Amino acid sequence: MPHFEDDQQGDSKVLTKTRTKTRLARPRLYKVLLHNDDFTPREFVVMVLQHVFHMTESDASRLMLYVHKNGVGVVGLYPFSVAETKVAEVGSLAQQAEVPLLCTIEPDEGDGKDDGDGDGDGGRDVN
Ligand code: TYC
Repeated sequence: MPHFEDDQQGDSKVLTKTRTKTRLARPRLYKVLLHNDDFTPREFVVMVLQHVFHMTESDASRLMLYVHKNGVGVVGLYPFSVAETKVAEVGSLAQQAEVPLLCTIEPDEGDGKDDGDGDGDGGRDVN
């Protein structure tokens, strides 16, 4: 709510307006990482990516192969509570199937480049 002050000096009135800060902090995002191992069947990894992350079969297959070759890959970026839930879902499916499939969370640091908009967020803007 703006706040107005009147300096009460004769006829000249000075109005000062106090701006209430309404900009919200950008929610921090977390990367969900998928790790390779030598035992989990490829089809199981693809099924998990489709089921937990709502990926198409072709995107899931592509990511599974990327992780198989490179050791680790980013499945997606999510607010902490969503990332945590997905990692727990993967862990639970892996445990039921008795496979060592591993998903972890790490904070998303952006690319660290200043995009010049003065908000000091290291270029983390999405719009
Ligand atoms: N390396 C596994 C195999 O050859 C497949 C695999 C891919 C496992 C991705 C985990 O995150 C993973 N059966």
